[in-house]
Amino acid sequence: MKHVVVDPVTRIEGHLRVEVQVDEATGKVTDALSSGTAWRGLELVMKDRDPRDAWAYIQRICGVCTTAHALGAVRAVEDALGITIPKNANYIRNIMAATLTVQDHIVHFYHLHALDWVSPVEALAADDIATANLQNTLLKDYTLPFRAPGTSVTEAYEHDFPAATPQYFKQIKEKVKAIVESGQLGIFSANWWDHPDYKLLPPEVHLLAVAHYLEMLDKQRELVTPHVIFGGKNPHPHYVVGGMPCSISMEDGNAPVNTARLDIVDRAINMGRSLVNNYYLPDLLAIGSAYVKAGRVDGGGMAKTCVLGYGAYPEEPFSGTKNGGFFKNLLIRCNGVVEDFGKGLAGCKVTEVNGEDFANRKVFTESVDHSWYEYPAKSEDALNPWDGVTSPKYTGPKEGTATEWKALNETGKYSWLKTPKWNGKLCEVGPLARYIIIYVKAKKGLLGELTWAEKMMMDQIDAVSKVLGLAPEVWLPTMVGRTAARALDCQLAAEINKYFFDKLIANIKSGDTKVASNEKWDPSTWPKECEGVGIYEAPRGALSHYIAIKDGKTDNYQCIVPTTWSACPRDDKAGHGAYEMAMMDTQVKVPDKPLEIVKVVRSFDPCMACATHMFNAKGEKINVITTD
Ligand code: NFE
Repeated sequence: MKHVVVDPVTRIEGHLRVEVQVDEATGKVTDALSSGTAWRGLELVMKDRDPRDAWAYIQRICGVCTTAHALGAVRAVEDALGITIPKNANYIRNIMAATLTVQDHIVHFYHLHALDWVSPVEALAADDIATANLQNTLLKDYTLPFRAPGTSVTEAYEHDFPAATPQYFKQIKEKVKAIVESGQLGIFSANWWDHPDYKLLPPEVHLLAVAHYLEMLDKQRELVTPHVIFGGKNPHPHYVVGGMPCSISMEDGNAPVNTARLDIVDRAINMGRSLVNNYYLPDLLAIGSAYVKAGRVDGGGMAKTCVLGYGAYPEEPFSGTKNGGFFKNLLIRCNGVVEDFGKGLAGCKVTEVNGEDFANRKVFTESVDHSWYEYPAKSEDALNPWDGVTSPKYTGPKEGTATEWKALNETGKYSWLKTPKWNGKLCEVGPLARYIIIYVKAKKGLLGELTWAEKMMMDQIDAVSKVLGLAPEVWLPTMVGRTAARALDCQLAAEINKYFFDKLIANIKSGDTKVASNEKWDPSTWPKECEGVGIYEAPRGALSHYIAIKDGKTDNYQCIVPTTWSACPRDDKAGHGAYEMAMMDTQVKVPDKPLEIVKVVRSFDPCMACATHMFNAKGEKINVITTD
């Protein structure tokens, strides 16, 4: 048995350490541990703040899923105070969310995950003509032609990106060759390029994906311009409780939102659609089918036992969970939990998640059995976030003690993440969870008539099943399935972006330019005490922000973020977390180069939500936490 530690796991946001026990004879991972090694602590910064300012502070949790936590915060406050936002604000928030999803998934696939699958070193052996032919064949064979209702196919595919010619690929290859031969691989350094996994793909697929890796470095900036138009900037665009802060006037050339600026938004949205259709989907399917052909249907883990979603894209302007508001008219009804998907459609069970589940303090809880926190002496072993306590108590290895850092104590506390639970169970969240939930709900006839977006999800699953030659029940709950579901989610979000943009334009044209409501803005109109929850299907999955307001101030603030669900440490009653389960569903060929482990962990798109927020401008050490 070999004990393998990866610390830090790189190419992710934040600080993550994983440890596995590998059976050297079989390559099987027999035990796994996932540890968040930095404290977020932003909950404590929220104490006593004006709830109307919460979005501005709490959004600083993360610059990757920027906008996610601001949306969670405004929805939580609006839920607590019973505020309904104007239609335009709801459309704009949905555009902000879809824009984030498109950009975030593209950046993850190309810049954070691709090099687990493809190698610049292998790319050097590619033939330029064969690579150009491959891109054109992939486009023909692997195009999944979906689009938002009422829009044209051309619009979703046309672009002014470089043509896939042999000259283009020759140029790219020369660029990559110069980097490799310099011996200073820069962005391509410190990878296990001689790992046998890279031999699963032909050199042309390596060159194709590496070329697109470089292209996307440039494109990602333009994709987020809708955030700049509607929210003033990116990262961390502005929001306001009651709506959005961007006034609309089509005629006024200086208005934050006018005809010219909406044109820029439209261009960015269409660019997202064509990037995902022309590059992301074909590249992903070329890689995924090679892996499936090689029999790599591992890494599913908890996707086979328990996945959770909250539901996405409210069509109507309800922020709140009370009286079912948020759940009344969702474009994607992935609010639910699917258990035992690994047993197939007949063997799995689906449970709805709705407003009552948030009101019932026993359904969603967090425990700290293995986390560096303490709960008050008499409290239950798991607390609902409204009663949540953030009281750090570090008992891990001391700084600089190499022996202690060799292995974290898995029977004791080993992570800065808490362990969130749904009805006492741990769940995986994210694009894969959303696709499994919609697939199961639709197949079991629980959705009635599908919305256009749900229908698109079912068609996407069908199309990928044909390309991979496997049933959805087989390919979805795997590492390839997790990475493929994110690509499908990206294509879906790109179309949803267009859908809400068209709705926004139609509504403005009808004469409605209202973007914010000042209903209940004045704290003297608020109840003495109230509570709210803001929910959002963030790129990485189900996100909830809980706020308790007392005397006009924030009395308690707790967030359960997607990465906490998936990366959490184990729970004494409920077992291992989703990262741990996925690692234990993985084979390792070379224990000293555990590429399969970092690849399966990165298939979740980890964001350790998000690192430490304590630093001083001179970079000096502020505090050292040690055990006494
Ligand atoms: Ni910092 Fe996030 C997303 C949120 S955390 S990236 O998506 O919310 O998993």
